[in-house]
Parts: sequence; C-alpha cells; structure tokens
Amino acid sequence: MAERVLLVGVTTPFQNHAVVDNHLVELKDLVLTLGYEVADRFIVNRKHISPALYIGKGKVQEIKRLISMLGIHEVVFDDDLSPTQLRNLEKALNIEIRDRSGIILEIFANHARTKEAKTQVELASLEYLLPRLTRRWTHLERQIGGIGVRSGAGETQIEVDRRLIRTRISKLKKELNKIDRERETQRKGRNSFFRVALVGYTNAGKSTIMNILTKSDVLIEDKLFATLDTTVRQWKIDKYHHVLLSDTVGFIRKLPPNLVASFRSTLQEARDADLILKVIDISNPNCTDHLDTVNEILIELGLFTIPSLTVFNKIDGMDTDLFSQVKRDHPDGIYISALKHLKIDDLRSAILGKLRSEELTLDITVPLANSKAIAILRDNSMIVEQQYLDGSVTFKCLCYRRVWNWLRQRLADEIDVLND
Ligand SMILES: Nc1nc2c(ncn2[C@@H]2O[C@H](COP(=O)(O)OP(=O)(O)OP(=O)(O)O)[C@@H](O)[C@H]2O)c(=O)[nH]1
Ligand SMILES: [Mg+2]
Repeated sequence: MAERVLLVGVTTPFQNHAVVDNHLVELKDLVLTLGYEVADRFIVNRKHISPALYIGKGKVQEIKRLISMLGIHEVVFDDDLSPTQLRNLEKALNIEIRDRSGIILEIFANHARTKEAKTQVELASLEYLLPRLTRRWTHLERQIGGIGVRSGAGETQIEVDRRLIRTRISKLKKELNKIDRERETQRKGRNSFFRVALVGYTNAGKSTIMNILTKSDVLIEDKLFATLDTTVRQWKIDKYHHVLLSDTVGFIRKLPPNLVASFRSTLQEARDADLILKVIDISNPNCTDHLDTVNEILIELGLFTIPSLTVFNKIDGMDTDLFSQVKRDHPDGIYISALKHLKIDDLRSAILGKLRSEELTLDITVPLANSKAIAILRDNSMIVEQQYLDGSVTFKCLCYRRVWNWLRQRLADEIDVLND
C-alpha cells in the first residue's frame, strides 16, 4: 500500500491562501512523483513563524487528530523547516516529517542514473542531512545508505555519523572537481559552434523540444525531474547553420541551494551558451510564477546576462484568457506546442534571427601552403565560397563573433582578412 501523506502549507502576511494553495498543488505533484498517496491538504494561517514548531501548538494538535483519523504515515511541509523545527514536530506528532527540500532531494536521488548525477545528488543530500542527523531514520538515509557505523570508545553514534558524512562530503567534492575538468575538455573541442541551451521549469517540455529539433530520443516523461543530466546534440537549422543544443535539469520553486550548487557542472553547458531558451509550460495556471522562478535561478547562477528567448510551450492545452494576459506581458515570447508540432517554425526563425545577429561574413585569404591555417578555418567557420588565385585561397565564410575573436588570435599572422 502506498504511503499516505498529509501536506501542510502556511499562509503569512506575505503569502495569501490562493498562493499557498497553488504551492500545495505543486507539492502534491512532487509527492506523487515519489509514488505516495496524498490523503489531504492542510493550510495554517500564521502571523509569525514559530522558531520551535513552525506552526502553533493548537494546529499541531489538529494535525495529530487528522493523522489518526486519516491513517497518515507522514507529514510534508511545503516550506523548509529548520533542523530544530523538524525535530520538535516529529516529537510532538510522533511521525516522520519532511519538508519540500527533503522531497526534492529524494526525487533527485531516485532519478539519478549517471555517475555525475549520482555524485551531485549524494553531495547535496549529505549536506542537507548533516544538521538533521538527530532525526529518526529518514528516507534520505535509506537512499544514501551505509553511513551508519558502530561508534568507537568515547564517541556517540551521532558523532561517528557526522564524522563519516564530513569525510564523504570532501571525497564527493573532489570527485565533482574531476568531473568538472573532464567536461571542460569536452567543451573546448566544441568551441566553433553557436550554443543554445534549453533551461526552464521542470516538466515544461524541454526534452520534448530537444527531441523534435534534433530528432533525438532523450527521455520524456510526465513527471517532475525526468532529466538530471545534460545532453548535447547537433541541430542543423539550415545548410549553413549548425548549432549545439543542450537539454538539462529543470528548475522548480525553492530548489534547495546546495542542490543548485552541486549541479553546477551539469548546468555549465548553459553557462557557456550563446543563447538560452527559457521554457515555460503555458498550460499551467502558475506559468508566470514559473518564469519568475527560472529568472531568479538564472540570476543566482550568474547566467541572467546571456541573451535569451522565452518559449511558452503547450499552447495546445492553455487557457485563452491566460494566453492573452501572458502575450500582453511577453510580446516577444515564442508560443509553441512541441507535442503537437505547432508553431515550431516560429522558434526556428527566432533562434536563427539571434544567431544571425552574432554572425560575421568574412573574406579571408590564406596561402595554399599553409594547410594548418586552412584546416583551422574549415573546422571553425562555415565556408560558403572559395576562390583559388596565385598560390592562395580566398574563403567567404560565416563565423560567430565569439569564435572569430578566438580565431583571430590563433591565426593572426597566417591569414589576410579583407573585411574584419
Ligand atoms: N500537452 C502538451 N504536452 C506536452 C507538450 N510538450 C511536452 N509535453 C508533455 O509534458 C511532459 C513533460 O515533458 P518533458 O519534455 O519530459 O519535460 P522536461 O521539461 O524535459 O521535464 P524534466 O526533464 O522532468 O524537467 C511529457 O508528458 C510531455 O509529453 C506540449 O506541447 N503539449
Ligand atoms: Mg527533461
């Protein structure tokens, strides 16, 4: 039988009932992704957050009654609880308590497939667990496994566990540094391409867009955080324009900060992008909040200054009033349905427009004897025409500004440029 869960949200003077209710709908999706059953939702009104219990004692008693009445196995809070609040609530309710971060971390732990994703998730989970170790045995410990070891003389079990976790954390950080360096080498080999990165809210359709544009078969699922790794594919927009398109891990409101930090190397592809596509599900009534969250995370990652396009996906399932409102606020947005293949040409032309604004048409002359310079040019630009004359070849080529800055330094004395 699936575990029965009670969801708890808290309104404050800054968050009204409707907003909290929306957040609980999203929390429900997160909990369902883990295969649990949601027995009920419970909203508490508070003026101040209690440092000891988060909510008031009276509400704790009400929740206690609900637990026995509805046969609840676990209570999940939408807001992040401090280690003290978690401990006190568990004691008062005598049941396992989790918060949104704990749930997100468990989903990531379940979905991680590659060594990189597994290492990143384990690091973030251990950092989350460290201050909460005095709790009862948690799902997260079960996911990570094997941290409990018998204590030595004079050392309590908790002290042993903390020491082991710290050692493991530093080992994982070293492993991630190594993975970072490997990725760096891979990226250097792809310097000449225009790079487009799909980022956005989880379940918005990023992998679906990747698949239709590049004819790939990245995993698509109607669940949150199906993708945890970065996939890069070549996409031939037309005869002269080939770009590298990347699909990566999705964002969500209140993504735990240590998860964002440990996924830095996965998100590196977006860091190096010439263009970011922010993908938002317009069939979701909270789509504008989703866009705010995506922008906040991009700011946090230092990626907000990269040129971007906002892509509203799933127009096949949208509400027309919401559409008019969003379209008014985002007239430059691209509105598509990846699943139904609607308006994909709008997306293609918008990307092509951005790319052309970064493209130079150059006439470059190289002596025929300089085969090395000719090879570098061929590898890093798109040759449109070539003319041979007096032992030299003149290329008309298309080259991105960023790539050209790099090429010019490399080939400075070996080529003659007519129209730089
Ligand atoms: N109705 C509708 N559904 C879509 C559209 N595009 C994608 N979907 C569905 O949305 C769900 C999520 O799609 P994905 O492509 O996996 O989304 P994602 O952004 O990669 O999600 P994560 O990797 O989990 O962050 C799948 O069930 C898709 O079939 C669309 O245009 N319309
Ligand atoms: Mg995906």
